Amino acid sequence: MQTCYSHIVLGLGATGISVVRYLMSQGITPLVMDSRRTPPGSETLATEFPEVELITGGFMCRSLVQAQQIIVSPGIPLDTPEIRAVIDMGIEVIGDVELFARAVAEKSPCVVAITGSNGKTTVTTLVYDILKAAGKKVAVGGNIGIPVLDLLASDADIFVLELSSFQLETTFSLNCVAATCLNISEDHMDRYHDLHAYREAKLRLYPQSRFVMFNRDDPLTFPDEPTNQNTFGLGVPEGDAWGIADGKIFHGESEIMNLHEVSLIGSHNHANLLAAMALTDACGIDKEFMTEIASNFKGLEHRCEMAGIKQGVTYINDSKATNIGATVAALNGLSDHLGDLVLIAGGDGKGSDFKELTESLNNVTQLITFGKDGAKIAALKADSIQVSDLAAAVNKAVEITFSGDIVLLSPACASTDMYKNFMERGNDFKQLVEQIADGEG
Ligand code: UMA
Ligand code: ADP
Repeated sequence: MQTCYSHIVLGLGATGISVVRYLMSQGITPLVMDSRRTPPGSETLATEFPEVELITGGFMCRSLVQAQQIIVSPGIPLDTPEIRAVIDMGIEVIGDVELFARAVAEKSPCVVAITGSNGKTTVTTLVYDILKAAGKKVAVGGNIGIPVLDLLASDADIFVLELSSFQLETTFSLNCVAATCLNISEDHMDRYHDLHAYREAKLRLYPQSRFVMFNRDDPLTFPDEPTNQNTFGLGVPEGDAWGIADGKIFHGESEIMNLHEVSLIGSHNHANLLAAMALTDACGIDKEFMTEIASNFKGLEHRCEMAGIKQGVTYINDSKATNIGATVAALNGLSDHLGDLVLIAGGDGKGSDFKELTESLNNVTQLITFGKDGAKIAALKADSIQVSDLAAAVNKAVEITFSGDIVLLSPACASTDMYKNFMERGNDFKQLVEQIADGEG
């Protein structure tokens, strides 16, 4: 006879494994299903929890309809017919972040949450670093790569969470002390009907926070309902807002620091820094810790990272630019550059309309494209060069550049058509740059 499970875990990636671990620690043995034949977590599950049943290759409706609670991984769309059906039946469908929210509710620690299309990981890391510098017991997780339920083992009194729109779709009762949506531009259009639906998923965070920090320069981040709120933006701040005036960061009328002392490059990163300062200020952190981190934080790997200078040509690795907004930010940041700018772009566009990239391509001297959607991007600019892969793109860039030029890998696409992830793509780029012969430019 088939066992009837009260809890079913859908998806056996990093999230699924963390959910199983959590449920087992609570004395609940779940059933696990994954639509993939060999999900990445199968070996771990078999080793750690041999007693847990795993069904692969699809979601079995017969079991789903008998469950009390279904915990779904972020990579699985709620529109999947089997999930839609159980939601319509009134069965509770939640995500790992919701389980986390319920688990910490009694302990009432501080939760700070960060969402947005771009800059999440940068801001999450800045917030974490500032809180750490201030001597707080802090844990970081979420979309950044550490499933939130794995943080429960820590003795942190502040949790900093990077949250994706996927995770927010199944999160209902996070009680944040402060939260932000940094910006909104097209991404994951293979999962959402339109930008409106994507924005709605992101802004689900606001009602779950006691204090909302939004971006004055991006109307799509404005809350639809009145909240306890403040803003950050690159212009002169009004009232108690965060902003920039005369090349200095201000909180209201109080001067925080000169932008010359900030290590991060590019106006998009200044916006990130303002957001991180505003969020940590909401946690009661002194300004000295913000300025300390702002002076030392040089940015993260694969985000407009210097990959090397070869024959006088600067190579920049922005492999994390997996959507158009990130590539636009990188190109805008380099608009003052005097030499030629070669852009290498392409990969899986996730259903995006690349037209949004057209204006920024005016800054680009030569466009080289590769990958699944390379042809679509190449069509946006005259005389673009299409190549088969990243190695060919770098070879071409070497051929056509001279000392003083910049070669930027900022794909505006996910990497998954040719690589495991954006890290593998960025590392490949760095290795290709490493192999370019050195010499005088
Ligand atoms: N999948 C299936 N069938 C399933 C389950 C998953 O085909 O039954 C596919 C998904 O469509 C996806 C892949 O498997 O392509 C991984 O999905 P998952 O839900 O198993 O992912 P996890 O390993 O649990 O990792 C997730 C986040 N992944 C996604 O949202 C796709 C990780 O964010 C996150 O770090 C991790 O939880 C811990 O919280 C990654 C990501 O790509 C970095 N996020 C997207 C982004 O940043 O753009 C949103
Ligand atoms: P996320 O976690 O949201 O993907 P990251 O901090 O990892 O954000 O940065 C991803 C990409 O977006 C990188 O290419 C980076 O240069 C770019 N980026 C970072 N901050 C911003 C911003 N505020 N606006 C636009 N692009 C940004």
